[in-house]
Formats: sequence, C-alpha cells, structure tokens
Amino acid sequence: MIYTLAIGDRAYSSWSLRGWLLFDAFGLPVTTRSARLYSDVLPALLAEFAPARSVPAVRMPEGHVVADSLAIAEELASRHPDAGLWPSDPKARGIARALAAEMHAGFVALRSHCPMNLRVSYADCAPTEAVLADLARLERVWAWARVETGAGSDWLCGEYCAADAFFAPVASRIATYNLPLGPQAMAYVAAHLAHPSFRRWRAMGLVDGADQEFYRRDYASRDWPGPDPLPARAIEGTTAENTACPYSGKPVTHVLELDGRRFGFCNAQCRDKTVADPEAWPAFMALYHS
Ligand SMILES: N[C@@H](CCC(=O)N[C@@H](CS)C(=O)NCC(=O)O)C(=O)O
Repeated sequence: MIYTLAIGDRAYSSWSLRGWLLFDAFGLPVTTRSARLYSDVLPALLAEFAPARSVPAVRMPEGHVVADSLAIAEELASRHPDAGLWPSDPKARGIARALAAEMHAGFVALRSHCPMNLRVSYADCAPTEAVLADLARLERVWAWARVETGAGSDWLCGEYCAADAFFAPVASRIATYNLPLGPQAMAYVAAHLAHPSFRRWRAMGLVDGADQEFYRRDYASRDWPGPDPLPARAIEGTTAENTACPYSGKPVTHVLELDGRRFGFCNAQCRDKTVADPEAWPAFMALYHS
C-alpha cells in the first residue's frame, strides 16, 4: 500500500504534524510531498490533491484523496486495525476518540495566541484569560482520560494512540511558549518532546526552509525544554567513515562531525536533519554505534 501525504512547513503546520504522526508513530510507510504555507506552491500542491483545501491530505493507494486529519485517522484505523491508532478496549477507544474530536474542533484561543513554531522557545508569551481557560480545559480532559482509562504510562489512554498524536502540536506549544501547567500535564508534554517520531519531525522542521515571518514573536527566548541533541555539526568535504549514506545507500556527498568522527550522507537535507538531532534517526545511530 503506497500512501502519499501532502504537508505544509514542518516547523509551523500543526495539522500536518498530526497527519504525519498518524503514519510514522504507527509504523505505516508514507511518501510526503511538502509545500510552504503562504506561498503559491501550496495551492499548486493542493490542486494535485483535489478536492482538498488544506494540509494534511492523503492520496490513497487506490488513487482517491482523503483530506482532514480526523478523517485520515479514522480511515487509517479502519485499514490497519492492528496498527494501534485507537485503543482496542472499547471504553479507552471512546475516550480517545472524544479527545481527538475536541482537539480537532477546539482550543481556538490557545491555537491562535500560540501558533506552532518548532524553531523557537520563549520564556513567556503573556497568555490571555482565554488561553489560560484552554489550558485548564486541557488539564481537565487529560486527567479525566487517565483516570477513566487507568493509563499508567506516558500516554493518555494506555499505549500511544491517535489522541496523543492530536495533542502533539499542543504539547509543542506549551514547550515553545512556556505555558503554565501542573506536574502531570508537564510530564505528558515532556513525553511528547521525547517521542521518536516527534523528534524526527522537529529535526526536519528545523532545517527545511527559511523562517516564516508570520510566526515571529518578540518574546524573550529560553532553551528548548526537550531532550538536548548530541553536538553534531555540518562540515565541508566528503571524507567520512562510511562510503554509503545510512538512509539511501547512495554515495556520500555531505558530511557531519560528531565526537571527532565524520559521517556521510547523500544530500544536504539528510545530513542537516541528522545534525539537528542525531538520536532521532535510528539508521544513523546504528552507524554511530557500529
Ligand atoms: N480541519 C483540518 C485543518 C487543516 C488546516 O487548517 N491546515 C492548514 C495548515 S496547518 C492549511 O492547510 N492552511 C492553508 C490554507 O488553509 O490555505 C484538518 O484537521 O486537517
């Protein structure tokens, strides 16, 4: 089954992040096509995914398009019942669906005051009363889900499920804008920032294109509260321990340095996303530990 997913900028498009997590976090292979928000490229891409009006949108193996993150979640869950998009327990499943639906429809004040921006980390964003009310509602439904489902893990309904994927961009906003929540909710945010798929998406988002002016804010900044990346850096030349790219197997053209060792990749994008967060990439880490 070959799925093709249309997305916007990885650093900024929160709905695209949800759509992509519905594949990557559940082991479903997907090819992505991306276009910058607020550019002519996005309408051109969407024209190929007609009648979609927004990203994410998926071209199904049969050739038709399914757009909208919630529809994509339901369709993938129906097609891949063993992938775990929804919990198998009926009660937990109903709660997970309710959480995803509320996320899909709500939290408007939080979403508009704190647009997703994975490239920055602010010390404060002067949240309004409406934003604080959204945060209180998040804490309430997250705690409710844990109590009702008996979830003892990092995630709201047991194993990581589509409801968690729907909250990943909100977790990133809480981190980016340093929003105030209690310890249980902050532990949930930390779990998102450390999730392997989230780290992969953010690593790509840090390097795929210029900053978008629309998302710039003048708040004071602080360090990103997620896991610190290993200290890799891009360097010139093609000399490396490996001759084949760990991702494609093609010849090395771009190199990074980590711990005084040099590793090569077949293009700048693969090298740069690895520099951004080496541990996000299992094939690179296998090479690093070899
Ligand atoms: N309800 C949609 C919302 C999708 C959405 O608003 N996507 C934004 C990017 S994050 C978009 O495509 N914006 C471009 C546009 O509306 O022209 C979903 O759940 O997928």
